[in-house]
Amino acid sequence: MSNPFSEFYHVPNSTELLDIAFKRAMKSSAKVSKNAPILMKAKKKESKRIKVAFEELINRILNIIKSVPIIGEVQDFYKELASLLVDIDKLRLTLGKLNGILPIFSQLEREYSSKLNRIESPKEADRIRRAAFGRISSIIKKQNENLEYLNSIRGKLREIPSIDYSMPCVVVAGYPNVGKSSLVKNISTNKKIEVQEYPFTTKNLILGHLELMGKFTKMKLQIMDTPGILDRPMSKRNNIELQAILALRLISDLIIFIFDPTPASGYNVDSQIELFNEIQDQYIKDKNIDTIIVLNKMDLAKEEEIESLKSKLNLSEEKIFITNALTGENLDKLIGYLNERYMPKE
Ligand SMILES: Nc1nc2c(ncn2[C@@H]2O[C@H](COP(=O)(O)OP(=O)(O)OP(=O)(O)O)[C@@H](O)[C@H]2O)c(=O)[nH]1
Ligand SMILES: [Mg+2]
Repeated sequence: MSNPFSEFYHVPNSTELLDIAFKRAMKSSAKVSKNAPILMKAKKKESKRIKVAFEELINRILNIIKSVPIIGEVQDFYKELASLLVDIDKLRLTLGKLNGILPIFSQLEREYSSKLNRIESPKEADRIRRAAFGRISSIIKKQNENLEYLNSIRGKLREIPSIDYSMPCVVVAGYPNVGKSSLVKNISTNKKIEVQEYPFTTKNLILGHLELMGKFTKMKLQIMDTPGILDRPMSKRNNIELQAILALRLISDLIIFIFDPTPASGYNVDSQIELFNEIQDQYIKDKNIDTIIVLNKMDLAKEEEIESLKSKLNLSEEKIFITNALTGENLDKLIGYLNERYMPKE
């Protein structure tokens, strides 16, 4: 399923909305016979302008509301991720407030049409139209904060990656600064991923693809880069870390857990092991999700650092890869493992 927020387009602010509506209204022309009395012509002309202005605004506001999916109806992954990225209650409230002006507009449109019907001189038609536009302006201007709020959260929601639920997704996780992004960037098609020497560079879930080749078939495996997670109580974790946990819980078919056995990341190995154990014990148990281990930064790691970490982990050798995510050393072995796991046996 693609990101349900991908249709959440630019939301105009109040000035833009009013500009569009009034321009269209003033350009509209009413059908009226040339020989009709002046009063009738004036009534028809202004009545059309008022109608077009209201219609334009009602349609545009409806489109804005419709472009935001109903949170309760989207997949759990998108629902939970959206609530980490934005304040869902505020979003609901904002949409409700916008929706609230629609019946007011319908009511005003009727009110001004009947006022126009009762006029006795052509000049009054212009005055009534101006009055209607004045009411419209003041109502729309009061919505400016809501419109701008919607526009401000739009970017965050649209950036959520589109997951293909029919295909497996490998989630790459671990402590900050251990080389998760370097690895995903190296093995996937996504070369735009940012790598920096400081922790918490990655602040969102980022999707890449890895093409696996069988003898007769090929397949695009999804591979998800995640923000670093610290070993600390859940209540202390920030929304950046929680996105990574969400990906592990809800979309991982396989986890690649990356360790930095060296002091380079700035975090010690024991904390990384604690996190690894927490993930195993709390988020994926009962789910039958496999984990493979990458001991990264092999170029910096001392023999004893690798051996000590291995013995602490006490896992089978075939699930442990010792890599350099920058040069790509041994990543072919990791890809080989993924190939064997996901491509049908020939
Ligand atoms: N020497 C060496 N440096 C590495 C290796 N892999 C990554 N790095 C460096 O480690 C630092 C962090 O790399 P990232 O790929 O951004 O790490 P990350 O785990 O995605 O970090 P966050 O997104 O902040 O959690 C960068 O300076 C990388 O150049 C490696 O195998 N060897
Ligand atoms: Mg990163």
